[in-house]
Formats: sequence, structure tokens, C-alpha cells
Amino acid sequence: MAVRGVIEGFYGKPFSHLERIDLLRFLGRQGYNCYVYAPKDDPRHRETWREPYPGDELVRFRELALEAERSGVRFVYAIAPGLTYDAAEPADFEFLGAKVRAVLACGARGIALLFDDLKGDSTTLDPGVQAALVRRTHDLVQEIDPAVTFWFVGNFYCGDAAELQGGEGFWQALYGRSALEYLDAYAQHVPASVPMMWTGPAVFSAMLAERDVTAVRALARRPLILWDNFPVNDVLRDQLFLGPYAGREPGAVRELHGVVLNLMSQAAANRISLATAAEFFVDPERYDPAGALARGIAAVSHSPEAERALATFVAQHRGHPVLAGTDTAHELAGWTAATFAGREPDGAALESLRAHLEELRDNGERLASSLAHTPLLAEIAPWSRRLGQLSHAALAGLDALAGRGSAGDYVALREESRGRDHLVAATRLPQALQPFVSGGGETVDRFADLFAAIDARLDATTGR
Ligand code: LOG
Repeated sequence: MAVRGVIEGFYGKPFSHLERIDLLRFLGRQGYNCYVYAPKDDPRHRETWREPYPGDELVRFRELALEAERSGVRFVYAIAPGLTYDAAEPADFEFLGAKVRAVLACGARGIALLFDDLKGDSTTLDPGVQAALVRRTHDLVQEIDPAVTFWFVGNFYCGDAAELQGGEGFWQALYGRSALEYLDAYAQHVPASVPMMWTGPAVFSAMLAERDVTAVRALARRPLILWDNFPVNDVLRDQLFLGPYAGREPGAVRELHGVVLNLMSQAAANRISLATAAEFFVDPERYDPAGALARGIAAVSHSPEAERALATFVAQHRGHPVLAGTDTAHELAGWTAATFAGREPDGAALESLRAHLEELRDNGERLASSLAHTPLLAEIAPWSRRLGQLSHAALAGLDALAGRGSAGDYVALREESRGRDHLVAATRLPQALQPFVSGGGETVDRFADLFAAIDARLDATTGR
């Protein structure tokens, strides 16, 4: 695959300059060769795309481009003019061109033109207008430097071939046009060598099969770069995705021009899954998710203590509600099931469950001491605190069951440990995201299961 990269393409607070520098170094060490700058909430990237960057921003782009070059990573700048671009206004292409020239002068080695998430009144929703703008921008980039890469993404950026060909469905209704109108317009205006980005069968694609890629490529008549919405959590902000890359067929990777992984807002925490995906890209046939995950954890740990504590924490965040909903907190699920399988709690399993919960309860302290002063610790702290609360409550529940503590104390702790904003040992897919998902959707909540098992045995005094 020519492009093995990441895209800072999420909604929400963009990464800081230092986070980007660190990320570029990490990418280089892991064998990635591309970083796409596309933070939705940099106004000059999208909302106010006409505005030039001030001098200090350009200096930072220069530093990023330099660091990228040192790290063997291509720095691609993406611009998203579609919200307000006016094709009837000649000055608008001048604004776009000036932006492109400015970032290329800073050392960017690629330009991407984005039309994702447009609103109904945009003039670039017209397939001919959009395709012509892609063409014109491509030509400008070529003219400035033929070695600079150029890609684009349309407003129809997902779907399998049947859906794209079908002319109906969610996206067709949204835009009042069929996907084929756009693909035909690109084919007519834009050279066939220019890659198109695409997020797979859905915005969040549980699976990507080789035939998905070959069929959509045949419709698009150009190389495809997968804009992979993993591990991004901008619309799943309560969840951290620290599990291994999953669900993409080796054959799909062979047929793609590239993959760019859209990142979580937690800059450092991304590295764990990024390390696994790096292994997948090198040798998809022999990819071993569990081994890759262990190596990913080691890659971000500076001591055996950190590695152990982090492995425990990561196990509570392995799943993803679309890609691998049930992969989270297997050990907790296993001991819960074994303990409460019969009418009476199983004594031996109960001891193991208790020991496991004690490990989870103490995990926060272990992380705090072994990862002290790291950005990673700061990013995961809210989830780590919740893990402590949940396991503390569960232990109080087991005590109450054994007659060693009060049910009331347990219930109070249990209620306190509940929260909507930081999910632990759980995956959740909000109803509103259903139209944006293909496959997956199986979710878990391991502590809820454990509490339910405890409650069932504590009589109905718990008020559930
Ligand atoms: C946006 C992206 C966002 C992602 C996940 C694309 C091409 N665009 O549905 O910026 O981070 O979903 O929420 C998106 O994926 N659109």
C-alpha cells in the first residue's frame, strides 16, 4: 500500500503543536509514511477557509513539515472549502490557490480537497461544479510541484457498490442526488490517476472486504484511499478505543492505494491502536491482533510496571461498538459468569472475581505511579478514575453478598460510580449513529452485568 497514514480529521479540539510533533516522530518509528492535517475545528481549514494563516501558524507548519521529512512521513494539508465556496465568484479560486501555495511553501508534500459533511446550500453540491474544482486544484498543485500528491474526498464518501449504484438511501435523500452523478462527473473531469478517499461501506465500517474495494474502485474508476474512521471517537466521546485494528481483509489492503486512520482526540492514547495497525499494514496475512496489542502497549510504556498496569487498563477499552463490540473486559465477564452461573455463587470463581476487581481497583494508582507526568496518563485519567469507582462498588457488592458489608453502602457506591461521560468495560452505540454504521452494533456493559448479578442475589432492596 502506497499510503499508510493517519488523518487528524475529527471534530473537536485539534491537537496541539507539540502533540503533532510527537505524533510525527511516533509515526515514523512505526513505519507510517503519511500524516493528513484536517482538523474540522481549525476554522482556516474549513469554516473560514478563505482566511490566510498568520505568520506564527505558518512557522508551525514549517516545523511540522520539517519534522515529517525527518521522520519519513509525508505532510499532507487538507482544505475543505465546500461549505461556502462560490463557483460563480472568481476570487474564490484565488483564495483557495493562495492557501495551497502558502502551505506548500511551508514544506507540505501533499494537498487534499475535502467535501465531506456539506450542508444543503453549498454550490459544490453540484457534481459538475465539485468535479471541476477538484480538477482545477489538481492542475494548480501539478503546476506548483508535480511531486506533491493530490487527493480528494466527495460528499458521498461512504457506501458499498450496490448502495452507490442504487440511487437511493440515506445519503441520496440527504443530498438529493445520486452517488453515480458525482462519480461520473469526477471521471469526466479529474484524471484517473487521482485517488479518491472513501470511508468504506459506512462512515463506521465494521468490515472491509476485498470485493468492497474492487467494486467501488470500478465505479469510481480511480485508486481508493480508505479514510478509516477508527479509532476516532469524536461522536463517541465517552469511549476510548485502545484495542487492536480489526475487520479489514488482507485482500482489501492489497487493492487500496492507501489507508489513513482518523484519530481520537486523545493524541497519545492513539498510539496503542496505531502500533497494531502498523503491524497489520506490514503483513496483513500474518497479523496477530493480541500480540500486536501487547507490543503496542510496550511501545508506549517506559517500564515493566507501566506495561502491566496499562495492559490491565487497555483490556477494559479493547472493544469498539462497530468494529469489535464484545472484545472489552473479557476477564471480568468470564469471572462474573463463572461466579454467578449457579443458584449459589461459586466459591473459587468468586475468589478470582474478587482478586480481579482488586487489581482493577488498584489500577489507577499503578498507572499514576508508573506513568507519572506523561500526556498518556492525563488523557486516560477520567476513565481510570471511573474504573476505580466501579470496581470499588463491585467489591462492596460482593462484601454485602457475603454478609460483610451493608447493601445500602454498596448501592450508594454503585450509584456514584455510574456515569454517562466516561464508559469503562463497556461499549455503546447511540441510536442516532445507526444510519452511519455497517455491521457491528453488538455492545457490552460488564459492570452493569456484574451489578445486576449482585443485585439479583441481594433481594430487590436495591431499587433497580
Ligand atoms: C467526518 C469526520 C468525522 C467522522 C467521525 C468523514 C469523511 N468525515 O461522517 O470528520 O471525524 O465522520 O465522526 C465524518 O468521515 N463524517
